[in-house]
Amino acid sequence: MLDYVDLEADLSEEERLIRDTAREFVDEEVRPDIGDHFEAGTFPEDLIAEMGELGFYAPNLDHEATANVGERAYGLLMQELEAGDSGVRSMASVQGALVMYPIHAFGSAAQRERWLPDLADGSAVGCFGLTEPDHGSNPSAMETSAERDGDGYRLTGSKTWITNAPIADVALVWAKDRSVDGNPVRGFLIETDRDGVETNHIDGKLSMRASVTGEISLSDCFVPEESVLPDVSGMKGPLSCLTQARYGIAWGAVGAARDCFETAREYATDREQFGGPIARFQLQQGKLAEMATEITTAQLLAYRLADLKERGDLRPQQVSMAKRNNVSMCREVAPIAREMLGGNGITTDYSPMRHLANMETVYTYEGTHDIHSLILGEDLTGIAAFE
Ligand code: TGC
Ligand code: FAD
Repeated sequence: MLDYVDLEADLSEEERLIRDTAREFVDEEVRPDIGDHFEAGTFPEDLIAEMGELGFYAPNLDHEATANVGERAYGLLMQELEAGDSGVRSMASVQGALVMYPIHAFGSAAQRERWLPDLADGSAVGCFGLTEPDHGSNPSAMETSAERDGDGYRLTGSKTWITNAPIADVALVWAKDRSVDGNPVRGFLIETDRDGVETNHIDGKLSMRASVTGEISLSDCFVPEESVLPDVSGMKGPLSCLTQARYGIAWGAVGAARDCFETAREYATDREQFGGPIARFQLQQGKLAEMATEITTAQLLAYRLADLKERGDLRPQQVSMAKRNNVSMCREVAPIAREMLGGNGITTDYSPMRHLANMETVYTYEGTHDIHSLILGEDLTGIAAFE
């Protein structure tokens, strides 16, 4: 397995154990039929509880329902899951970083008790509703409204492109509180079987096919006061969650790229043309050298982020740099690996074309590549160029 600068040597026992557990899970439970799921456009839902039993949801949170591991171990987990498929890492990202993290960071004791154990073991599924049909890159312009009504709120609005919405038990929906001056954004934990909630499946995706994506429609849906996350108000709430998930993606993209590289290296060594393995041709070796170098440098960035995050020094802009760079790296590596596989490379028998297709989503969600360029641009110049 590609580890060109021997990062393995510095891993702790715990980090190796988590990495190996996730790698074995992917080899045994994901690889055998992920291509079929991708073709069928389904998520392997039997894996949801299994991932919970293995402690794959938010193991980096300090809570009795989670494993309390370090940030590097968490990153290695994301790396291995995405080596299987971005849809599997997305399942863990949404459940852990986008639903469990905000409940842990901003929720009440009762909300933590109600949801964290069930989300941690996979007996409940969560989703995160920020994006709206008319507000993707600019969620602060969201229209979803929460109006005060007695001892609760009534919510109206639409969220779209929501991972897991059609299979979720609880949706963390971000909406503007119309009862307070300035209409601050608040987080609402909404059981999906409440009156006024509908979720629809989005069909026709050509990317991230082994992942469930949907819409959430809220029509005058009543939620009690206890459903509001008490400890956060404003865009800082959803954006803090994005920082957690983007961190996982920065690691995950390295895993998907490594899987492309390993598949291409093995194929090139086995496949014979003109009387010998294609790996003997300089053109093919050049491609492998380029891929290995790009993967290794992206991996180093992910390792550095883990150290900064562990000691509490990680800034969101640094996460933006890593998400932007590492996903872009994988988006360049995947087609090179695909082309090295010749005709076989366009089938679901091999992973590169699936990773290549998935990267179009990963490049777009959690802040598009362009948006991360602007976040970095603002950080580097002090001038915001969003509008
Ligand atoms: P802005 O005025 O810059 O900031 C508002 C407040 O938030 C703070 N903040 C952050 N905190 C933590 N992490 C971050 N990344 C943060 N970015 C900003 C900021 O300090 C400020 O705090 P305070 O205390 O001063 O109030 O916010 P803005 O509304 O102008 O946002 C700007 C922009 C464009 C960068 C932001 O809207 C953005 O990132 N847009 C991209 C949208 C996006 O990423 N959507 C993702 C949807 S979820 C998803 O895709 C899930 S896919 C999951 C999967 O399947 O894996
Ligand atoms: P737009 O914002 O309309 O952008 C279109 C194009 O314009 C992009 O190229 C963009 O980079 C560019 N652009 C926009 N603004 C600027 C600017 N200021 N300067 C330069 N260029 C700009 N969202 C959730 O809330 N929860 C989820 O679970 C979730 N899961 C998803 C799963 C999938 C499979 C997909 C595809 C998306 C998911 N999303 C989710 C939504 C995702 O976060 C959005 O698609 C993303 O934020 C981009 O928004 P948009 O699609 O509306 O594109």
